[in-house]
Amino acid sequence: MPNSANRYISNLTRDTYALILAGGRGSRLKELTDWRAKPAVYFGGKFRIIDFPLSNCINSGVRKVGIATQYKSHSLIRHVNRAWGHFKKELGDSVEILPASQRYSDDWYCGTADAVYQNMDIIRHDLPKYVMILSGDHVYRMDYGELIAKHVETGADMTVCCLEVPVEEAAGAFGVMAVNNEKRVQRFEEKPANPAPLPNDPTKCLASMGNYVFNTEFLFEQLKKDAQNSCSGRDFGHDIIPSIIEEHNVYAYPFRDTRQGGTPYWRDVGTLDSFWEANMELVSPTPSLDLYDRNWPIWTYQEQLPPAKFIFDDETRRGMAVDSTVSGGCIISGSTIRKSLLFSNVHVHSYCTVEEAVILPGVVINRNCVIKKAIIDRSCVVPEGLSIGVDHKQDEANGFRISSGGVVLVTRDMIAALTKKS
Ligand code: ADQ
Ligand code: ADP
Repeated sequence: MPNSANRYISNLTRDTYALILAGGRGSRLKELTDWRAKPAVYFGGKFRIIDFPLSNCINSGVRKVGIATQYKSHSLIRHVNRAWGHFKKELGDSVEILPASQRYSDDWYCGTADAVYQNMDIIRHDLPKYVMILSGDHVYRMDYGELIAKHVETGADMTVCCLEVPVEEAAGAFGVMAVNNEKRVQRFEEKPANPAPLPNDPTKCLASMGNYVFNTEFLFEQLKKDAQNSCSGRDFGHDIIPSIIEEHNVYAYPFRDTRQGGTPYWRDVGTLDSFWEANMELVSPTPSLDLYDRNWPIWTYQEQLPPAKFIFDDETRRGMAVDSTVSGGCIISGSTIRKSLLFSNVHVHSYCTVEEAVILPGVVINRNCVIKKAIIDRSCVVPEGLSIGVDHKQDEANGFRISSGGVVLVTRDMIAALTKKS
């Protein structure tokens, strides 16, 4: 039963082990994921992407969580240890990092199913009735209690979370399924070029969110069977789901956000444009993701920081941030910030204009800079007088990355190369 905060903290969630797949590179984020896996990418002023599925677990009452890592896991591991390490001690529960290993073969993980297969012994140790496999790549708030309850109620062997998305968005990007009236999955195609539309809406199709619930024994049987199949790519979307839908009970679970009037918020933030847009949406007057909902807190690592400080210069009438989000430890001195999101410890010196920018932690912007429609990576020191996003030809000449939507990405490596050149 839902408690007063509309959460399902029940025997079902306590009987569930959540495995978050956090090994993906997210190569469409370009240099933003040169040094960190996509789940470790910063989001929303003080969070990392992985904080969302992790907070969803904790808020839903799922307290046994494993995080499967692979690509560039150092930043991710450091963050998870700092932010989530204490859960173990305080609540007797665990958020564990499962390093990529060659447990049953000489290979690193091949695909997502292999990442779970290689961690079967760790999952088994907790004797869960259900295993929930979650993508570590997405920003959303979801009560997994409702999902697990539905999985049990329908008598499913496996449940796949899904969303209705525009056909052109799904093409080549998502697993797409067809279901019957009872929501039983009848067809599943991984990233088809031409996704089959919904029978009642030719503009949309039913896409997999990459989140699954399995009965534990059923999952282990399927993984073992798949491991024997030399033709398999060891992937849930490509191999496991299509191979079980005929003989077994695989159901779709349409994701609805009951706390936000049913309209689901779910962002892939897989490209520089979608990353920038999703962050910009948060500084808009009424964002569809409510980070201020105290019934569904998003937990993260909090450094002890002084409050943000603004120094207004009477002469230039600058020294403010409007329509913006500014985190702790920031100092805005004699500059104007508009429609921007500043993470912790950003220092903007005098006579700068910053507009529609996502500024990651520890960035220093020296005097007389102009920054527009840009993402500035962690700890960049922007040299005095530099313009970013004003003239794309100049940005290109400076070695910055320009996305197809016209967002400019600047990283420390790019600044270092530019400084060396000049
Ligand atoms: P993709 O996200 O494209 O599609 P994939 O790249 O396999 O699938 O990543 C799935 C998740 O696993 C991500 O969170 C990623 O970080 C992680 N990951 C990938 N390889 C891993 C590995 N070897 N070890 C640990 N973690 C790993 C999937 C589904 C689609 C669905 C989309 C929704 O396959 O059917 O539509 O998610 O985004
Ligand atoms: P600018 O290039 O904008 O002049 P400064 O580094 O000189 O940048 O900082 C300007 C103002 O910012 C200072 O006068 C002070 O009010 C504030 N400031 C800078 N550093 C700190 C700090 N560590 N603690 C509190 N305020 C600070």
